[in-house]
Amino acid sequence: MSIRLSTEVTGLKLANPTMLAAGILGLTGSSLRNVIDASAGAVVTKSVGLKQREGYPNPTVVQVKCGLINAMGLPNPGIHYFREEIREAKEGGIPIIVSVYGFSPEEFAEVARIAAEAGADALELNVSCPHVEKAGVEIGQDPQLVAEIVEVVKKRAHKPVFVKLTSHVADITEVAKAAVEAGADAITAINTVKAMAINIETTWPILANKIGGLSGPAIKPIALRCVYEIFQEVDVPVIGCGGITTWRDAVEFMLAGASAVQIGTAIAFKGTGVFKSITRGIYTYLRKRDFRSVREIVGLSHCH
Ligand code: RRO
Repeated sequence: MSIRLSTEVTGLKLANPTMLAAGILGLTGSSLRNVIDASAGAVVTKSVGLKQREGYPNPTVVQVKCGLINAMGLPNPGIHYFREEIREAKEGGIPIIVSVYGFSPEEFAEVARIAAEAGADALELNVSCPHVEKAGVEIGQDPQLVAEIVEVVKKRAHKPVFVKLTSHVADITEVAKAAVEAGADAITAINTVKAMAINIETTWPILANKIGGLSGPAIKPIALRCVYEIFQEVDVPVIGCGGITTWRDAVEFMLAGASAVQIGTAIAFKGTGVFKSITRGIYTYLRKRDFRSVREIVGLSHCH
C-alpha cells in the first residue's frame, strides 16, 4: 500500500507537510535554498516590510531551558531589495511563502503586491510579532483591523493569504474567524510568546529590547491548544507553528487539526536535518497505523 506524504494547502503543492517557519534562515535566497535542499515542503521567508529596518541592537537572542527568546526587531532589507531573494528562492522549485508586515493596511497591501509580483506563491501576514510596536500583537489583538488588512491584501495581491496569529488574546478563534470571513485562505498558529530573561550577576535584562518572544518546546502545548481551538471554528487549513521538534510533535499538531507544520527553533538546536527526520517519522507513523495519507489524520483528535 502506498502512503502519500504529499499534500495540498490552499492550492500549494507540498511534497511533505513540513514548512520552514518565518524568522529563521529566511532572509536570503541562498539560505532559503539550503532549507529547500534539506527537503522542506515549503518555506516562509523572514518578515519583510516596505522599507529596510535594522532591527534591535544585540543581544537579540537568549537561550532558556526549553527554547529561545528573541527580540530581533524585524530586521529586513525592505521588499524592493528582497525581490531578488524571492527570485533566487523560487529556483528551488517548491512553494515560497513571503511573510509580510506593515504599520498600516496600506503598507501590508503594497508589500504583498510587490512580493506577489516577484513570484511569491503565497503570503503570510505577520500580525503577531510580540515586541514591535504598532506592527505586531496590537494588530493581531484587533479582529476588525486584521479583517481590514486581509481584505486589502486580497484585493491587491491575488495570492493565497495565510494569517499568522498571536496567542496573546482572550479568544484566538475570534481573530481567526474575522480573518477567514475577510478572505484569509489559511491560519498559521502561533507566533512567539512574550517573555524575558534577566542576568542575575549584572541584574540586567539580557535582551537589549528587554522583552522578546519565546519559541521552542516551551510553547508547544500553547500552540497545540490554539490549533485545536481554531480547527473547530474555521473551514480553512490551519498551519501549526510553535515548538515542533520531533515527528511526534508534528503528528500531535496534525491530530489537533494542522494541515502542515512549520519548523523554526528546532533548526537552531538540531540543524536542517529535522525536515527529513520529521517527514520520515510521519511516514512510519502512518504506515504502522494503516493510514494512506497525511490528510487522514488531520483533526482526528476531534472525533473523540
Ligand atoms: O523580528 C523579530 O524580532 C520577530 C518577529 Br518579526 C516575529 O514575528 N516574532 C518574533 O519572535 N520575532
